[in-house]
Amino acid sequence: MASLILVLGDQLTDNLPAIANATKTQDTILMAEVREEATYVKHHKKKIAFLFSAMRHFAQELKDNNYNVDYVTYTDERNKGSLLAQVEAALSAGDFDQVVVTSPGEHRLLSSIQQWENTLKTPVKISEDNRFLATPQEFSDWAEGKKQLRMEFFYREMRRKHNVLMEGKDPVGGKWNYDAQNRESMPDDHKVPKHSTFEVDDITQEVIELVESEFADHFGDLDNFFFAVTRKDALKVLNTFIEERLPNFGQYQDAMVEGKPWMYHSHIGFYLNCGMLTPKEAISAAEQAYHSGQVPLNSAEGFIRQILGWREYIRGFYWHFMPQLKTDNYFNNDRNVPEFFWDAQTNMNCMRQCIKETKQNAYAHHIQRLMVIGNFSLLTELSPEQVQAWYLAVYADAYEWVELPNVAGMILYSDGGNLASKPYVASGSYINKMSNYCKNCGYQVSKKTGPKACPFNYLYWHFIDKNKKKLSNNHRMAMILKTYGRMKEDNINAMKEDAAKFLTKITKNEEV
Ligand code: FAD
Ligand code: DLZ
Ligand code: SF4
Repeated sequence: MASLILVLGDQLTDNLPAIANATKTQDTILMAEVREEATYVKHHKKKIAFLFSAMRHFAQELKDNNYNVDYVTYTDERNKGSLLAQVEAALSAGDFDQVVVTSPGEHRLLSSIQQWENTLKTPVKISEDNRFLATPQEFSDWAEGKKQLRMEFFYREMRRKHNVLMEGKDPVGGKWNYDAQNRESMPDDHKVPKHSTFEVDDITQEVIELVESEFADHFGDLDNFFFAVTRKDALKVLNTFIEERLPNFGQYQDAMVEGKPWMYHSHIGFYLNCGMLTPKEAISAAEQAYHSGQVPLNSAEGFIRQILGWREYIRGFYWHFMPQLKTDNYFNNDRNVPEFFWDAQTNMNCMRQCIKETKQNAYAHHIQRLMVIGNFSLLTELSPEQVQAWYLAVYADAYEWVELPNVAGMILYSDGGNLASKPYVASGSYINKMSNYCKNCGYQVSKKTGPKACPFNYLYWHFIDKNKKKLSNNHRMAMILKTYGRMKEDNINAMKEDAAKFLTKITKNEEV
């Protein structure tokens, strides 16, 4: 029985059952660069260049391993523009008994593929994606009947189940979580080791030229492309991280420094999410580094928690709450994303730096995404739909299954608290504590009101004031509401006035 095996751009893993079970002499692997996937949001140019180059390199490796591969490039005259049309064309051109596709990472695509059998009049087998450590069903079983879902408890289950950093039934070191040691800011003169970079080869160069001509109107810079595009190089990124950065990962995980976009983070999200690396190998590498005395426990545990905890939790959460999660809007926010999200033209230095780096690198680290851009998005009441589309487009590691819960659940609280135990909002003092952005800002972080006051300060209290009713049944907001209750009415009114002026400027796309 001959199968046409469709491999998507984020399925570049050779031991996926759909690939590993292929009969090399009779099956064909189909991969295609299609307009529909590249433009349903206008992905960052670097993201498209990265993914197309990684896809081309992966296809070449499969060919070198004697698989039949039908690779349709973006400008191939056979290109039909969508995955379905491409599969249809391949079925007409060949003699296949069935289509096999690994379950995709997005609800949109899964719903579509579930209909393909009717359209194609050929059996379509949706094969399991075995790259995660928990299945969506496992998450739903765990969530069943729980009043509150909290990542920390799911993470402990995963630690036990996969026997990661465990001593019998207990966590290594006696504690599950070492976050209390992970909140340091970085001294200005601290030297961070240089991140891994790779030369552009002929395949990547060709793809860069393609993106320059075909996606000229997309956001983002293409120059200075240095991502890994092969598994071999992605493994180098992981290994270099473990050796050079993981020892300080925990300590500086939340720190932000102007001009240092990469910090002590691993930068493996790009590779994990398209399948060039597996979560299991990243977790094992960190665990081994701890056991061999190379890294302290707070760093190893902190990093493992991101992958075994957050990444798995987020994925389970996505499938559990879709499609509702995409349209939830707890605070009924609907302001348009301002222009400066695309060109970084703002006097708010923290926003300028984070958006500028996003434009340059298709990357910003977690706290930049969460506590600067995310915090701003919630405080200025931006439309969840538009913020989701922005985050999905601009980061090279963004796929809806991981982007959406982070945006809807973590930063915007648009799901009403299923993911986050309270809205992640903060005034300027948090950003000032964790970064050096405020030193070079047109606003003054110490000022609460007036034209020079840091907008995060009055926007924060405006948010609390406006949503106090909705927040009052959340015990984690009790302290803040108490502080708010003690504030003088004059001060609250002055902040509300400044917030209203600022929000009008955002609505009118005026300079802020
Ligand atoms: P590191 O800081 O080195 O962390 C290691 C790994 O842990 C990451 O590569 C990632 O796989 C995992 N991880 C850490 N935090 C999370 C999290 N909250 N959710 C899921 N995995 C996590 N991550 C994405 O992979 N794709 C996205 O589209 C994405 N969008 C985000 C949007 C917002 C608003 C926020 C707040 C976070 C988002 N994240 C996303 C999570 C996190 O910011 C990125 O995974 C991380 O910045 C990637 O950089 P890194 O590989 O250097 O990660
Ligand atoms: C993100 C992306 C892009 C930009 N382009 C393609 C493509 O041309 N062909 C393809 O197969 N996949 C692409 N992808 C990844 C898909 O969008 C991804 O598989 C789905 O969003 C499911 O996660
Ligand atoms: Fe950002 Fe406010 Fe600091 Fe400026 S003063 S960098 S706006 S937190």
